Amino acid sequence: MAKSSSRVSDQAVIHDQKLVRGEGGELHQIAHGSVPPLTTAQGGPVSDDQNSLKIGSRGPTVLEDFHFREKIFHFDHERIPERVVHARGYGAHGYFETYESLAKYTRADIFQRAGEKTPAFVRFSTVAGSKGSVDLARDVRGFAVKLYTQEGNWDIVGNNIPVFFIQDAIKFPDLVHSVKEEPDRAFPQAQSAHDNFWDFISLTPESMHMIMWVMSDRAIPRSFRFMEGFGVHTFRMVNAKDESTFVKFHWKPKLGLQSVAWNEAVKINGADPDFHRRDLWDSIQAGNFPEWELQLQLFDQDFADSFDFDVLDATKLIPEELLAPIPVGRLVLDRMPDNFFAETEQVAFMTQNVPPGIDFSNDPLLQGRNFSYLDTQLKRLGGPNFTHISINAPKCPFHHFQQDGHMAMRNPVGRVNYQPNSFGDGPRESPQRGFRSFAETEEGPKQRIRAESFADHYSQARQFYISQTPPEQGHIAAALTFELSKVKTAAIRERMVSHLLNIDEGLANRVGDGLGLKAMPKPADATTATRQDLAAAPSLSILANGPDRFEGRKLGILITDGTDAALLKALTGALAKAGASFEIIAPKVGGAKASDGSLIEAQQMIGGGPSVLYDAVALLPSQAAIADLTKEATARDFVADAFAHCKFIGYVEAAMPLLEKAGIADTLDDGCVALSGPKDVASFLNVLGALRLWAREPKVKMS
Ligand code: HDE
Repeated sequence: MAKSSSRVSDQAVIHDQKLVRGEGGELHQIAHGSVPPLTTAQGGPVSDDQNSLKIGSRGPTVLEDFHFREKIFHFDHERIPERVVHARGYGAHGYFETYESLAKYTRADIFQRAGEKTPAFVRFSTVAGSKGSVDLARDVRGFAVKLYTQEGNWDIVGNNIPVFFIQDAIKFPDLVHSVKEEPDRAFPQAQSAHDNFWDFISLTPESMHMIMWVMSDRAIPRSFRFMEGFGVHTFRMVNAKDESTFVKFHWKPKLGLQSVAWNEAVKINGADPDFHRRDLWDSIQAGNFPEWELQLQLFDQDFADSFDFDVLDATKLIPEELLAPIPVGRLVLDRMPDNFFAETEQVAFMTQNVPPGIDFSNDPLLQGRNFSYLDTQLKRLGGPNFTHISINAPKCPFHHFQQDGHMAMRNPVGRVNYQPNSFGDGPRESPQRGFRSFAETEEGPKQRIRAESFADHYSQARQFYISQTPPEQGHIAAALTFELSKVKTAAIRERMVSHLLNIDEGLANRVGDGLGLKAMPKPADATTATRQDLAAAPSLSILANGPDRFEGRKLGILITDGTDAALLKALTGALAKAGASFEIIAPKVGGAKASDGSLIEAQQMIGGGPSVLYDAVALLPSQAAIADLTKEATARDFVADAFAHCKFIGYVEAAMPLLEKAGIADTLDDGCVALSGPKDVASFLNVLGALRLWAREPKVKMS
């Protein structure tokens, strides 16, 4: 006999309180009115979305079930190819506000009127890892900005590092193949620390300047909010008189630059692989809108001719000390997308998207990119009509005769879809308003050649290195040592050290020593000698330009039952005043009862909120709870890691046993601030502005 049938499981009814079962087992919606009926993609109302159509109660599913087939078919096709590079990214909406008219330099509409606001969408990304990889990989960060100007979309598809690995786009596939997972074993994921990458790099001396940046703290930013963005290439601005000025684009974060320590990055990846995403989401949801200033380095042909390097070479930068950037506007991100896929995944950035008044230079990397970005969108988004997706559509009026193709949403209306026509219909060109290329005169033999002016690969690498503060230099040496320690082929390790000898002997010796090289190799052959006369440029350092404030940063506050309520209140109040945030960490996520009997809500239990997730920590346990707390390995790690990562630690007297168990009670330094009561809060907040006590580092690290 057939078992009794029901059209929905009890479980489903409990899960979806909006559905109730009628007497005959049929489904009814309650509180309808606010809930629209579920339909198929064709708009047909669905009666039952829990059970497929069957013969009998336990029989086979029938092919006729069009709702089932449509649902599964659509699910099967949910994925599109991830980006071949920059697959993991996170975006937000906002606006760009122009400070003053730049009509003198450009006729770009976006720069004509002071105070004009232009809608913007920005996507930040890592380069090497796949879509599901971790946020704190050592990697370049993409900083791609789409500006929906009144004369078309302008994409500044930049990075958080102002130079690049290679000088000619034809080498890009090799670079990317080498850094991605090795093709036979399919690992390592999102890591440059492997033979293939360093093999390619050590055979590509033009990458040395970029390598200095990628081994610096720039490649492990604290969050997207604390990093710079760069257009990298030299572009042109062209004014109404068709006069050209060269330009380099720089985005400067209002909250200053900040990075994490490498050991911290590794642990963040385990504790919160979405650390950067969450940071952007949380701050925008909290109304703390991240902001960057657009600054331009503007220069003419005479400057370009007098510059030590070729302005068309993307492995070089123009130090700000030599050419001060001028602020021209600000970018504010104030809204998260409604849907990640629709906006962040489908957004299509293209270097070739420039409005009239912005033009390209002959940088061979940029020229190659101008082909690649359009090409890749066709593959990724499945057809030529990706501008019909709203995130990619211009927000200004647009008219053209492009038609048909997969998923065409907008086609020309009426009879005429060509120009010229004798019906007087449709849009026409506007020679005055339209994009005109700068009429640069070019001549010369057709040849595959690299200009001699691109030949110096070491001088700016050295300049970057000597511009760093001692802790930052130490981080570069440690990063190189770490990365090369993962390279199995000894000859590659040595070859890299031979390049470092051309950059800085001290650095080469540190890395050689760290790798345990028996003997130092000879310096790598170089076409040109490294210039020793390039002065240190402090603008290249993160630490030399610290923000000196805790604004936008996060304090982790460890509490227990009995925590001093007055101190906690004073601390959280002061943080709010400083524009900083905090998270409460307690033994249980349910919270803890403070000394005045109030329940303090916790955001994390100790194991879920390790100190690597915070910029600094405060330890406010009570005397009564400290014995239990010291038994918790995660509580001991919380303190030991904060110390090892050179963070500031505020602590109450009752926390001393925990500091002892964490092994730091005897080495407390200026970064460890005793909090005896609310009166100490102001001075604690003051020291937090320094963000880290790097002077502690030699005590907690071997090299
Ligand atoms: Fe890209 N790059 N790139 N790149 N790039 C892509 O385009 C390419 C380069 C950058 O958030 C791809 O839509 C070539 C430099 C960012 O969607 C692809 C070369 C800089 C993003 C591509 C470069 C960048 C990309 C992959 C060598 C900094 C992410 C998916 C000449 C100035 C954009 C896509 C986003 C993405 C090609 C080098 C930045 C394949 C051929 C230099 C921020 O078209």
